[in-house]
Amino acid sequence: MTACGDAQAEEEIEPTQCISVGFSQLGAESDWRVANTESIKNCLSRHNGFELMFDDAQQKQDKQFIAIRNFTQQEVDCIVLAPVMETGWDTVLEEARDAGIPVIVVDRQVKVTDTSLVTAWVGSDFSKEADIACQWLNSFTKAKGIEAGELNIVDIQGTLGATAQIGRTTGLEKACIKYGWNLLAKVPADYTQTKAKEVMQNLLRNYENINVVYCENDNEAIGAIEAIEESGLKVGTDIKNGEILIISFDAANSGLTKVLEGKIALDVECNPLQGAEVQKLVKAVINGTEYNKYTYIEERAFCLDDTVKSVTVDDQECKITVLTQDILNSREY
Ligand code: GYE
Repeated sequence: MTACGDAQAEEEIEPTQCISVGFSQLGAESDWRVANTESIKNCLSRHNGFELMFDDAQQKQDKQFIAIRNFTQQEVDCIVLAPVMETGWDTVLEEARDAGIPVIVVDRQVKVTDTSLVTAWVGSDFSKEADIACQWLNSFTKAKGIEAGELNIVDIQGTLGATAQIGRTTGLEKACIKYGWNLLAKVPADYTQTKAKEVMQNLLRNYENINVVYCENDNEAIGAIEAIEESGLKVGTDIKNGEILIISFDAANSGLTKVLEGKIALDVECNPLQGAEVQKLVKAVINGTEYNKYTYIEERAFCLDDTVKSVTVDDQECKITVLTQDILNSREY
């Protein structure tokens, strides 16, 4: 998923010979997002035969509408959209379709009445990520002799209405019912460290018995850890001795560093390096060759100890990787 596939040209290719692409990125809220932007920009470079127009919408859907209308007006060959939330896209995507411009959606999904408005999509299976996290928590706590009813969980959610948030929150809610865990609160924090720290400070004021914090990305986990440590409490996996167990998603360098320090108990990977796949899709769509409408990216989960060696999700065994410094050093984001 990392390299851009084709050998890059020595010289930049003339703009008139390039495929023109408008990329509406939803924001720069997290390490994941920054890596995602960089990966797509690298693979859609001049050297690779692309003329890229880029817009960062600062987590505002309205700004994404403006960007898409702008790309449509400029008659780009293809639009790439990383949408902030699922709903609300029908009109603006109809306009692109009427102008004959294909739209490739990346990362989160869009919910449109006419599914032909989306030419193709590439991203992660967020429900599966949640299932991995929850099954791990169930097996881990059982192995440590902790009763389901003793778990008091808070969910620091992502941006409400984003596919990643919906998948991760819903997965946790279902698991709480299935296993009998207590879900004390769910609060959104927009996937940012600052907001998550604030949210965690409030949660600590309102609940005395929190022993699991389910953070819907690494930047939120880092904010939550700061709040917990500043309040004098400890993060870790020894729930019986008052430590607060942190679960996170993304497995960015920043998150995995906290896993190695023993501060994030489990980090489920969400791979942002989608550039090569996007490049392949844009070429196939423009050249009229075959492509898959939906592409899911393979992902792993990382932990510091090997109490739980694997979990089974959708009848598939998913190995839990014991993180080492070498593995962390070998990763690109
Ligand atoms: O987990 C988070 C980012 O949609 C998968 O958005 C993405 C999420 C990712 O801000 O860090």
